[in-house]
Amino acid sequence: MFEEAQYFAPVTTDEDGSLKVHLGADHPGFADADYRARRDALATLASNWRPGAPCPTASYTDDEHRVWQVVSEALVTKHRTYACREFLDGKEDLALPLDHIPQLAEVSDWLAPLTGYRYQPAAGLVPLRDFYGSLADKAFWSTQYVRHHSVPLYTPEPDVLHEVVGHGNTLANPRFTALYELAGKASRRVRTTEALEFVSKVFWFTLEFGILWEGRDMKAYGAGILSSPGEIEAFRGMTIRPLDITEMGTQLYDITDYQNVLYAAESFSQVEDVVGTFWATCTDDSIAAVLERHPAHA
Ligand code: NLE
Ligand code: FE2
Repeated sequence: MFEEAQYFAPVTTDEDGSLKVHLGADHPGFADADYRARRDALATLASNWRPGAPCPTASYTDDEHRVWQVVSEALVTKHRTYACREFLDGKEDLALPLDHIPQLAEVSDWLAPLTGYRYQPAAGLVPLRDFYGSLADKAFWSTQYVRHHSVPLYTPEPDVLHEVVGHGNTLANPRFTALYELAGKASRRVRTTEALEFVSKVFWFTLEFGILWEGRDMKAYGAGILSSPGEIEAFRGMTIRPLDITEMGTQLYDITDYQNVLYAAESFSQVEDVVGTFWATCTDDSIAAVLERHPAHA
């Protein structure tokens, strides 16, 4: 139905209640039995979680901690060079560990005094309505598995590095969380699938893959760029267009590779003005009117 379905491997439940994650044959962990067992175990852990409880503890292996360390250390300088000011402020306040994977429950505790956002563990694809709707309650659905050690620089699948290093540092900054909250409220206001997909595409091109100008420097503010040591080096070479709600809401994109079309805001304030105002005011009718003139390419 929606692009996100492709990067989340399908999950099924066995008779004993344990979950199986079905990685595609082209997944870097496909032939790695240990990796697959970890994916199954972490999905099962998440599926046993109930709302209101803290996120379950995932006992990561040394190899998993090493992947986190490799990516986090690679991102220290890259963030300093390419991340926007508000992300760097959030990163300083959150002060994530570099040498081991923190638990989602811990990160939630650290976020509490900063913005009040908290994590909820996801076993696999969370339906769009739940994923975005929870943002309005300051809750962020998150995976707990780690990308395969053979592909530390980029994964199309959102893993714990993406959720915590990419999103977590933004969830630590109130200017960002005001935007997450508006996206969440917008998703609850709209009823039609078309309108929800429009809202979520605007999210994709902004909070996931947004870039902006800081004076003469182009910086990233999207979590998908900021969690990938590979893509963060590549975004300046992509096709850059000015921020445009209609275009972002109807643009086709490929989730399996670096994003080759990006929308640059003139400043963080412009994101707040243009994107924030869109989420604050959009309705089924306003989006239907836009789609009538510019059909979505989905
Ligand atoms: N490509 C990102 C990364 O490697 O961290 C994950 C993007 C998930 C939407
Ligand atoms: Fe994301």
